[in-house]
Amino acid sequence: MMAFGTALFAAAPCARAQERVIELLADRDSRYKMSGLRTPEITVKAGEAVLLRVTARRGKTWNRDGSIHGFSLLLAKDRTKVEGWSLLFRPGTEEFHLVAPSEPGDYIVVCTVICSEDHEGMNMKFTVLP
Ligand SMILES: [Cu+2]
Repeated sequence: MMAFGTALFAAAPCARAQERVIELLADRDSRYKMSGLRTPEITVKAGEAVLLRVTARRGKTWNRDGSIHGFSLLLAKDRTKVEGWSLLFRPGTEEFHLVAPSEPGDYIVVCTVICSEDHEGMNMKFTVLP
């Protein structure tokens, strides 16, 4: 009778909705980076809640408003912007609460701040699964 109830508590469901946590580095060399991935790539499920935790490091150039990198999610097939997914980053770490697109498919992320002469190469794949 000693450990009565322990397993019950351990198995209790979490009342809060779970967010998928994604850690992203927007680096000074005008590249997105994700730890453990040689090529950064974000994969989410359609409509799921996402917590995007971004650390940004200043490149060679930045915007007057202090933004040092951007993040704009586009549909890969026609580069349409996805509503709610145009972000600007300031130096340091910031968190963004987002909702994944409802349409499964291939997307791309592009930087929207001219952060160096290499800015055009600052992009990454983004996949939405059904
Ligand atoms: Cu950039």
